[in-house]
Amino acid sequence: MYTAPDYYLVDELLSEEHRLIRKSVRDWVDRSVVPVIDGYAQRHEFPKHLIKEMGSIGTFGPYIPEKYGGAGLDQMAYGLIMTELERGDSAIRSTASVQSSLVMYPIYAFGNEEQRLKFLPKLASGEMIGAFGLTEPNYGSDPGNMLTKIKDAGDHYILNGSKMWITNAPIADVAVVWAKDEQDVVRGLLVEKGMEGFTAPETLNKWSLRASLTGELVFDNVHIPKENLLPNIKGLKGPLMCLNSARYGIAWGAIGAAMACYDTALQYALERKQFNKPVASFQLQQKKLAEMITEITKAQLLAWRLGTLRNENKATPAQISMAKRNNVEMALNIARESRQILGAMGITGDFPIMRHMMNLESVITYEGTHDIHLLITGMDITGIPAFD
Ligand code: TGC
Ligand code: FAD
Repeated sequence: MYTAPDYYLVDELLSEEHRLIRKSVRDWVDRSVVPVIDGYAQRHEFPKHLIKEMGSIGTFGPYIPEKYGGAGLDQMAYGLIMTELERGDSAIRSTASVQSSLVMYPIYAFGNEEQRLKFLPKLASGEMIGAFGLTEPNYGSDPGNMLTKIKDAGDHYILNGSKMWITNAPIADVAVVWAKDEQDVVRGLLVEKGMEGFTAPETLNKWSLRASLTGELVFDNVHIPKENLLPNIKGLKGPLMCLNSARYGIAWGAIGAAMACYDTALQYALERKQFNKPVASFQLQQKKLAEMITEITKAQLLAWRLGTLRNENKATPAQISMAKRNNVEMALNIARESRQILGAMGITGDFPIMRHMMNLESVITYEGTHDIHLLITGMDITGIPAFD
C-alpha cells in the first residue's frame, strides 16, 4: 500500500479541490497503471489503451479552458496531476506532458479559433494524440539552428526536413512542428497524419522510457494548407514558451517517481532482515532514507512555490529551469539509492525502482539537458550566456 511522503505537511498548503483532483488521479494510477506498467516496459510497448482513460479523468490540458474541452484548472492542479502520473511511470507523464503543454498549449495560445475548436476538444478527450517536433538529428540543445524549412507555395506551404526523438510520433494524429520560413523565422505548423510525404517511424531498442513511443517525423515535400500555420507566434520563443509549461510539469512529475522509489525502499528496509535485524535499523540505510525524505521535501516545496508563482503569472523561465534540473536529479539520485537498499531484488520488475531509474535518464536529458538548465541559471545570475 503506497503512502505518499508529506514530511512538511505540504498538503495543508493545497485546497480541498487540489486534494480531490490528486486523489482521483492517484486512484486511477493505482488501478490502471501500477498493475500493468512493468509488463509494458519489459515488452517495450506503449499502453495505448490508457489514452482515452487519461482523457476521461482530465489529465490532458487540465489548465485549458472548459470551452475547448480542458478542465480550466490552475497550475497547482496541473503539477499535482503530473506527480501522480509519474509515480506510475514517466512514460505516462510524458504522454500527458506532450499532449497538454506541447500540443494543446500552443494550439490554444498561438492558434486561431478554428484551430482551437478543431483540435483541442479531441486532444482533451484522448480521441486525438499529439506530438511536438522541435529536436532534429543534428540540433538538440541548439534548436535555433534547425534545418527543417517551409516554403511558401501560394495557397500552401511545402515542408521539408526531419525531427528526431519525438514522443508519441508513431501514433500522433497531429504534430506541432517548428520549422524556419524563407526569412529564417521559426514558425509553428500543424502537420496531420496522412498528409502525403509525412512519415513517423518508431525509434526502437531504448533502455529508457520503454513504455513510451518515440519516433521521427520525416517531411518530404509535405503540402501544408495555410490554415495549418499557427498564426499568433513567430520565433524560437514559441517552442520555448511551450517548454516552460512542460518543464514545469516535469519538476512536479519527477517528485512522483522519487516518492515511488522512496516508499518502496522504506517498506522493503523495514521488512527485510539481515543479521537478525531489519535492514532499516542499520545507520547506513537510515542515512540513505533520511537524505531521501529531506530531498523529496525540498523538491516539494520548490514545486509548490513555483506553482504559486505560475498561478500569479510571475514564474520566470530560469526559475522553471532550476526546479526541473533540481527535481529530476533528486529523483534520479533517489532511484539509485533506493535500488541499492533493495539489494538484488532492486533490479527486478517486481519493484518499480529500476524502471524509474532508467526512465529518469531520459527525463534528465529531454526538455533541456541537465547542463543546459545549469547554463540557463548561470546566464540568469551573471547576465552572460555561456552556450556558445
Ligand atoms: P535565445 O537567443 O536565448 O532565445 C531565443 C528567443 O527565445 C526567447 N527565450 C524564451 N522565451 C520563452 N521561454 C523561454 N524559456 C525562453 N528562452 C529563450 C529569447 O528571449 C529569444 O527571444 P527573442 O524575442 O529575443 O527572439 O536562444 P538560443 O538559441 O541561444 O538557445 C537558448 C537555449 C539553449 C536556452 C534554448 O534553445 C534551449 O532551451 N535549449 C534546449 C532545447 C530543449 O529543451 N529541447 C526540448 C525539446 S522538446 C522535448 O524534449 C520534449 S520531451 C517530452 C516528453 O516526452 O515529456
Ligand atoms: P545534444 O544537444 O547533442 O547534447 C549532447 C551533450 O552535450 C549533452 O550532455 C548536453 O548537455 C551537452 N551540451 C550541448 N550543448 C552544450 C553547451 N552549450 N554547453 C555545455 N554542454 C552542452 N524532442 C522533441 O522535440 N520532442 C519530443 O517529444 C522529444 N521527446 C523525447 C523523448 C525521449 C525519450 C528523449 C530521450 C528525447 C526527446 N526529445 C524530444 C529530444 C530532447 O529534447 C533532446 O534529446 C535534448 O534536448 C538534448 O538534445 P541532444 O540529445 O541532441 O543532445
